[in-house]
Order: sequence, then structure tokens, then C-alpha cells
Amino acid sequence: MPQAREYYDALIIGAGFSGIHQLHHLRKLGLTAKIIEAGSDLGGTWYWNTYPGARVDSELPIYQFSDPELWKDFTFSEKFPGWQEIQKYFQYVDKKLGIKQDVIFNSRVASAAWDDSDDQWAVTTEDGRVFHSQFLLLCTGIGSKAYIPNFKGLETFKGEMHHTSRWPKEYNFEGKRVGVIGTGATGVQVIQTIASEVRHLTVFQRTPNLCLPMRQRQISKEEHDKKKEDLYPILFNRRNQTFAGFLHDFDAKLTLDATPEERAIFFEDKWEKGGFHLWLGTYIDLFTDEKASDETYAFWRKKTLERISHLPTELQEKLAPVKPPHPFGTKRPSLEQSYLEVYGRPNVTLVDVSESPIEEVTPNGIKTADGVEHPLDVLVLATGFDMVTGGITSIDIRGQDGIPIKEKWNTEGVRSYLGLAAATYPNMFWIYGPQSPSSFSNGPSSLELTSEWILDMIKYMKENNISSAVPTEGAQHAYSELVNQLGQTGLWFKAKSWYLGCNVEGKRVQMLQFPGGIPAYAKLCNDSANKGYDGFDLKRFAN
Ligand code: NA7
Repeated sequence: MPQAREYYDALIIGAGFSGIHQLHHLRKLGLTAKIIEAGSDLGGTWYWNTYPGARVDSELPIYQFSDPELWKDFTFSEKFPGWQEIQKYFQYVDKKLGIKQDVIFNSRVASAAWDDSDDQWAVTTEDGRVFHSQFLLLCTGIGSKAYIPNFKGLETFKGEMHHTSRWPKEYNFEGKRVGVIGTGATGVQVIQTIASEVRHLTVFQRTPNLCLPMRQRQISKEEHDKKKEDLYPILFNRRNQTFAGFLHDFDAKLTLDATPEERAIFFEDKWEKGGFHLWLGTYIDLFTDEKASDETYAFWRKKTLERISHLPTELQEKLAPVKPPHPFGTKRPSLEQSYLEVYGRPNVTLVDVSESPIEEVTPNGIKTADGVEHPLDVLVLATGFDMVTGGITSIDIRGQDGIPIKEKWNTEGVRSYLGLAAATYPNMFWIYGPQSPSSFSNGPSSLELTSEWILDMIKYMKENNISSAVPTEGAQHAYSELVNQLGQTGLWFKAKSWYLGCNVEGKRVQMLQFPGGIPAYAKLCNDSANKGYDGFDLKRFAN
């Protein structure tokens, strides 16, 4: 017997912050919607990343949904909560909004194909289920596709091996020799957490992390409660007014316009505040003037050396080199709690793989180009993700011309309109993805902004009998050129970062996000909406 066609007004891929926001508000608009989620629970990034020490590096209270219904009765206990507490928050959100009833868990989307004849998407999961919808919302996040470099001999390793985003529920490193490849945000968190638990820790560092002090602190329920009524709405409102969606913003002054004394006081203040203040709350020219970047780096190095002055000079130089590895902040600095102190422990060795690259993984450990074999029982791959685009390009998405988006982006480069839609892929929107402010921002700030804009557009389409909307090639070209130009005006290309796709071998190098800040991004989006969604071809239902 033929099966009934499974149709929803909207299909959402991914049950993290963005997917949940979409589902809740689409339902409020009266649309039928389902989330398809590869994991077995809510959380997105926070479902997958459960490695030791995983915690958010955007601060509370602004790292959560702004809806008062969702913050008035939930209280985070730390300024930068760990994955366990964030997972509890997602359960709380579910209790409030009844999200799970509309999530199809343990289902990974394999493909999506647009059909112009009925203005619908057909979405197929890896286990062969087919769904149809008018709208397709890609809420796949910026770090959902793990990246493991193609190390020779990786499969021969006889010990335990884990990529950080696929962490086992049970593990015990006591008495073990553990190796960690990678010192990005993830590596820093793992390293500072497990160093005291393991017999020996070998850190394979290619680029030192110019990490900043997190300044973690406990926040009591009383402290939250005092602020909730009067202050929280103001704080959430401020998120859309700052460059990166935090409460702090750049200072309008240029670094070298400040006197050395003013600068010293200014930097010291940012350092003491901790978090991203010295990065996204410093002088406005950090990303555009190399001299400004050098001044910031010199300050960072002085402060860092104060903490590691007891280490051998050679080790100090590897962690905080005289010559900056890249302009300060053009790679994302991580927030650390006890990372630098780890290198003073007798059971920790730092191997500089920029000097002596990893040659191969052997059954017993890692062999570097200097011929040394580092014996390991456990290998931790903190090697990151196919950032920003990987969640989308790992799905075979075909639009009006039948060409997979992956193929298009590989040949033409990533192109979009407003960092949320692409020409020839009608009624498909993504949130917190390519050419949006995504990782230059506090996640919930920019994803709520984009998500609300998309919801308004869908509402407009419904009210105006519009069956499909697709960006014009012209609008897409203009927006993508703007992103490229903004990328070129900064120092970004002086670093090999995932902001540009440099972290994945063979990936096309280009600015992957909108680097102009949230207010400028919001203006572009609002300008289009105010002109009846200028830049989109809108097709009306025939009736
Ligand atoms: P990242 O920031 O991409 O870090 C990956 C790390 O792995 C980084 O230190 C890389 O060195 C290192 N790496 C990658 N390939 C190699 C090879 N072949 N040899 C040696 N070292 C290598 O990923 P994270 O998971 O830490 O963080 C991703 C984001 O998720 C984070 O910024 C937050 O926004 C959340 P490199 O620096 O490239 O020299």
C-alpha cells in the first residue's frame, strides 16, 4: 500500500538554539513544523560537545533565549556554564515549550530537493524517510561537522581515540598517557581539565592560543533574581546594539591615539574584566590596523609571561612568542581558567608541531618529523570542525537548477543573500551560518535576530499569498561582494583561521562570515524587509 505523503509547512534541521527558536515561533504563526535531529536529545552543539571541561565562552545572562518566559524561572549558576548545566537548560526549555513533541530524533538528513512544480522541498533522511514542506530551515550550527585531519596511520592506533565532539559517556584517564592534538577553544578546555587526572599529557600545539582569562564566577539565584525584573530586558535589548552581540562593545578611539599611559590603564581594565573584553571590547581598530594589533599583542604577552615566568624560556617562547603568530584576535582567542599553569606540571609536555609536524600516527602513539615517537594510550582529537559551512554542505541540497549547494560553493565560493538564503534555493533559509555574523558574535544574539527576520518574512509570505521566495542573483552577488570586501579591509587574511576556511585542507579560502558587526547586519536585513523583501523574487500562488 502506498504510504501517505508526510507534509509540514516547515521542516527544520537541527534541534539547537536556532531550531528550537524556529519551531516555537512557526507554531505560534499557525504553521505545522517538525525538527529533524541527528542526536537523541535537544541542544545542538551542547548535545554533542560533552568532552571534559566543555563550557560556553559567552557570558550569562545574555547566552540564552531572550524570551522572559524562558529566563524568569531558570537560573544558571555560573557566569560561563558548563555543558551539563546548558543541557539542563534545554530540558527546561522543553518543559516550558513542549519542543520534543515535534522533533524527530536520531534521524540525519541526507538530502533535500526543491520542486518548482509544487513549490515544495522533499527532504530525505539517511534511513530513507521522505518529508515534504514549503519551507526548509537549516539550523545546523557552525560547528556540527567534525574535522579530523588526514593523519597517516590514524586507523592503526591501538589505544582509545576520541574527537572532542563525539565524546564517550564513560571514560577514565587515570594512569593513562594522553595526547591532545589542537589548542583551539576546545583543546584549551580539555587540556586544563584533564592535566591533573592523567598520568602524562602530551599537547601537540601548532599555533599558540592567545587565550584570555575567563574570570569565571558563581552567580547566586538572589543575584540573578535582583536583576531579572529591571535589568534583564535592558541587557537583552543591548545585544543587538553592539558589534558582537555582547554587552561590551568597541571603544571609538584608535589604539595609537591613546597615550601609552591611557592605553596601559585601558588594557588593564579589559584584562581584569576578562572574557572577550580585550578582544571585542577594545579599541575600534584592532582588526584593521596592524600596529593596533601589535600593541594589544604586546600587552597580552606581558600579562601572559607574568603567569609563566617560572617555566623554561624555550617553553615561554612557545606559549607567548616574541613575534605574534597572527594579528591579535584574527583567530578566535579562547577563554581559559588554568590553562597556562598546566605547562608547569611535571606530567605535561608541549610538542611544537609547527617546528616538527605530526608525521604519522602509529599503533602506539604519534611520530613527529624529528623522528620522536610519543607513546600514548589515549588520543584526543581537538582538531575542530568544518566550520560555518560544514553543517550545510554535508547535506545534498539541490535547488531549482539541480546543482548541489556544496558543488556550487566549491566552485564559485560561498555566496548568499543576507547570510541566510541563496539564489536558486527557494524557501530555504539558514540561521547562524555562512555570511551571517555567527561566530563573530554571541550566538543567541545573532541567531535570534536572523530567526526573527525569517519568521517575519514567512508571515509576510503567508499574508500575501506568496508561495516561494528566492534571492535574485544580483542581490546575492552584491551582498557576497560586500562580505568579501569587508573581509579584505581587515587583517583577517593574515591568519590561517577557520573564519576563512583555512583549517580544513583543500577548503576554499574566503571570509565565511559577515565581519561588519550586528547593527550593520541588522540594517541590511531590515532595509530589505522594509522594501517588501527587496532582493528576493516572490512568486504568488496561482488561484
Ligand atoms: P579549532 O579552533 O579549529 O582548533 C583546532 C585545533 O587543531 C587548532 O589548534 C589547530 O591548529 C589544530 N590542528 C588542526 N589540524 C592540525 C594538524 N594537522 N596538526 C596539528 N594541529 C592541528 O577548533 P575548536 O574545536 O577548538 O574550536 C572551534 C570553535 O567551536 C571555537 O572557536 C568556538 O567557537 C566553538 P592551528 O591553530 O590551525 O594551527
